[in-house]
Amino acid sequence: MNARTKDLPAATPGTSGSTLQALNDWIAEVAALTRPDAIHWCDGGDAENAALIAAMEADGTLIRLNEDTNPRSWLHRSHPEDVARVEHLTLVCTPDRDEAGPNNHWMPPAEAHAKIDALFDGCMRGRTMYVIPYCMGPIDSPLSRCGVEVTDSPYVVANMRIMTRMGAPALARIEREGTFVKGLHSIGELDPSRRWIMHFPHELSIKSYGSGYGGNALLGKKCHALRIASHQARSEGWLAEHMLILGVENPQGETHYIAAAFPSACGKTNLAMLIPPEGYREAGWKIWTIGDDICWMRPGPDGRLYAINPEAGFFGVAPGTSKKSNPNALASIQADTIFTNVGVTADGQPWWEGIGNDQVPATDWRGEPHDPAVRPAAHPNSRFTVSARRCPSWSPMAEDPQGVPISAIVFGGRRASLVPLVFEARDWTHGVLVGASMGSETTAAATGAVGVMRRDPMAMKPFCGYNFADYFAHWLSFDKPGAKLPKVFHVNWFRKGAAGRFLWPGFGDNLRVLEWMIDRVKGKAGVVETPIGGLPVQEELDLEGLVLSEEARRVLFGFDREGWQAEFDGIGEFLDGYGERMPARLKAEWGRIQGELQGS
Ligand code: OXD
Ligand code: MN
Repeated sequence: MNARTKDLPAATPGTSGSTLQALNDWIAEVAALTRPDAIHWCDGGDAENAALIAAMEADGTLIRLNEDTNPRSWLHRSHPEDVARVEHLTLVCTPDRDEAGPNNHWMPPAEAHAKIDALFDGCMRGRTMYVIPYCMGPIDSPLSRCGVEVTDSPYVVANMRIMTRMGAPALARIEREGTFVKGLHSIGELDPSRRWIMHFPHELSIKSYGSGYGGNALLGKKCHALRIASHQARSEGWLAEHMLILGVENPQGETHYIAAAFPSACGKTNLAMLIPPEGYREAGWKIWTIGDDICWMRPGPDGRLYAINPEAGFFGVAPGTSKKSNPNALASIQADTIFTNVGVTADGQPWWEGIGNDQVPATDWRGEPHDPAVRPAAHPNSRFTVSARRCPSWSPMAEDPQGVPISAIVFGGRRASLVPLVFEARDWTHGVLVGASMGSETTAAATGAVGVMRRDPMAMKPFCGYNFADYFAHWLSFDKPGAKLPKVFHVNWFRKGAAGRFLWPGFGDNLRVLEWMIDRVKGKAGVVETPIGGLPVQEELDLEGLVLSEEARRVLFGFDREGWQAEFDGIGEFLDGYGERMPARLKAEWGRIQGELQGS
């Protein structure tokens, strides 16, 4: 390993030019504050990874799983109070409070730095400080952006190696570009009362203390690729979104790319890796996975939006992942995977609720003998980290530096009532309102109550690095002469019937809805116009082979005027919460629909 003692000057290996001076200076400054025993510059290579894994196995940070059934795979058990994102401790620190907006927790930058630097002071004594240069997106893409994460957690290094393009090529790109996002992370004492996740968008920097959980600690992901990137995207004319990207290939060999925003733990990974129902498979339909969580898009020379997935791996929710729900995810995680907070069988196989096999967990996620009366075997937000390349449906286009052209944008939430299976926005302005109005029931991906309905515009409530009112204005600004914008849809896979059961089968059958969207894009299907948008003409959405009850057909394709009137009152209140800053165009669109709902 390339370790250095703190007495040696922190210098980037093999470079002495001025381009990296800022990086060297920052590392020296961080080392002076945190006082590590050693500094290790990560090259991202196999030997480095093997050494880190061996050290983590030796100290119990990683537990080796069954080498026959799950080769080169590991279990990590986190601190029991460090299992999810902490939205109440996540801050956007802009000089002006209104810039962060009511959608973010805010602190003035000077106060924030002082508070968190006091925690960082000397926190790496007795530890090694790892310096991780990384690239978000294909290394040669003009859409990609780089960062450097400094951390005292080897678990973070091992995960960043899977989730980003990390090491020497990223360092070379940083040297070429001369710019990078600075991320400082320490697990600290893993004490929830000494924990902050802070963002300084104007300084392109992140400081995270006291948590080792993915969304708080793998700084390339939510902190950089969403909160900081959304701020950068606004000033540079692109979009950084909480969206999966998939390709739908039809039997004629034509592929349409779709980007879809759903809140955390609402099935983005499952949709991104969908396996078509049998009849579709036989006819030649295929789904290609580009990304399951984050999408960076910008207009190309032809006016269409082109998208890349800035990530290189999946940090997916384990519970519920099965042969039925997501065979591609299950195949991906058969080897070379880090599992966090899952249960384990007596012979060392990972296990979680909903895995759908007949194994029995011996030990739960806290390392205790499993007793279902005490706690589930796997934490509801337990995760797998695996390289995207292991996914059978991984698209070669995911490495295309120009990105893929997006034909449709889909918004969706977890809504037990009111919201139909699918509807189409009338135009871009209406589509922005549909995204801005998104609501969903909360999940275990963040600490706090689960199952509570909240507004989660474009699934970005926890991730937008600036005022939502300005964010919606930014979205609206893409509608300009020459733009060939995607169609916008809203879906709800989670509608329940009177008996409390899901009415739509979901999973592979969601392709039926995607096919209808593509027909709409190609002008091959009509809609039933309603004030909320266009509903499918039922006969034009392929339901062959599905058994849907009379209730399901009525509710999934129906429009409840009274219910929507109440929903729109709530949406109006939400928009008003942003005062004068809310774009008049969006308020006018809301007013137009409210008027139609009232029959005027
Ligand atoms: C995630 C999340 O981990 O949204 O992707 O919380
Ligand atoms: Mn996510």
